[in-house]
Amino acid sequence: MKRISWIQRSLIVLFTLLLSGFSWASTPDIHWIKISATDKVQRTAIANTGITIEYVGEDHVTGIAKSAELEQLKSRFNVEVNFPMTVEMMDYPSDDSKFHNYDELTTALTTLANENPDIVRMKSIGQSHEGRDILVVRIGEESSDQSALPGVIFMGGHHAREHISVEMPLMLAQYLVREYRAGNDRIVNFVRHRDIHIIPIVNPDGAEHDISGGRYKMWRKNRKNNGDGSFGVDLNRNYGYEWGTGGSSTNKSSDTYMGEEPFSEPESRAIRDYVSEHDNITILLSYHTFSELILYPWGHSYDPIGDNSAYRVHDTMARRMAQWNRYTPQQSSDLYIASGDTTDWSFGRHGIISFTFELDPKNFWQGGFYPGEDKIDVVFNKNIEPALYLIENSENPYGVLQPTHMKFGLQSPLIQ
Ligand code: 0X9
Ligand code: ZN
Repeated sequence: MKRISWIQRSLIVLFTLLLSGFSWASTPDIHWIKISATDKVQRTAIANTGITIEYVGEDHVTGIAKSAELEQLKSRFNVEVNFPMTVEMMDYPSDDSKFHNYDELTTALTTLANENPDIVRMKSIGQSHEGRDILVVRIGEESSDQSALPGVIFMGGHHAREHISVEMPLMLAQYLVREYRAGNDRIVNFVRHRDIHIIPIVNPDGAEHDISGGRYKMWRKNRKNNGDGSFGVDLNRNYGYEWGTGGSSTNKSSDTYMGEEPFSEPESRAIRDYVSEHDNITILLSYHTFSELILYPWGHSYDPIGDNSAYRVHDTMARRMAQWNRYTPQQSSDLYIASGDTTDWSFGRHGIISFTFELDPKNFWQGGFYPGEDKIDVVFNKNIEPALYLIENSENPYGVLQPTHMKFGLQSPLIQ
């Protein structure tokens, strides 16, 4: 990647703003918009139009809308069309990029598995619409019966443009192997006594589309040909728990198109089948970007999870992890209602303690979906301890409710 500094990046954003009144022609048909909204009900009404909300502020949200959606939005809400998106400042991928395109990711995972056959196994759990393998690496000592051990699963890359969400799980896998080899007691223990599944990219077609052609496309969905000239289903609206009950769209052109039916997509089906086959999995984390949030079910309903203990486990773990990454912990629907996401399904169907992380940055001004490769290490360093915490507690997630456990947790020297 040709590297640009923060100053250059800011200047380009500023330049774009200054030009926004004059030069829309060369930009993709998407706009950053700001809409007044002071509570989750108003935000849900906005989400129900089928646009994506990317940032939630106290009295407004910012999001992305296509030109065709603007008129309808303006007739219903107080909309400020801030500026058309231009992302020409980015030129990932290229050979020196720290970000991994699909081939580079495949090579990195294959290398990890080939060089560490005693603790890493890689396989395809299914294929995308365009025939790309969706790869999992499973980490654990070969001698142990992994399926009998406490299982935890990490995944990233549901949304095409959220590239750091792919780097984080890849780096997690590499970190675990590296530290195991270095004899780090804690990690050796995990590799010995846990069954760790890592799926860095759920939506490879979308990600490849986003980075093709020399500039980012701000693509979100997969690449299903919808047959009407539009492409893509929002994989995080396609899971089959309370599917289609709010915050997703039946409009095929919408960025939050839910698909023809629950699990209509090979990518979400691959996750469904893989998770369902591994009933030792007790904790799931799905990485997304951006906003710096730790989210937990429900997303389809304002109600908290009915099982109060399960609610308290999510709440306790989310607040604990927030002490490390400084993200905001909250129930997903506190943002806005959205149905058909991964974590509502994994908890609702399987009782798996489930989180969505919206990784760095905090907002568009810090780079939004494309914060630059310098952010990769920052994100990893902030989020490695939460990941290890989940691996550790996959043995007994409900143990975090024990007073002794909480006391120990709060006194942990690991809090920065
Ligand atoms: O809307 C999403 O799918 C996630 N945000 S993103 O910007 N990465 O697209 C958040 C999902 C959280 N779930 C609900 N709000 N229900
Ligand atoms: Zn996302």
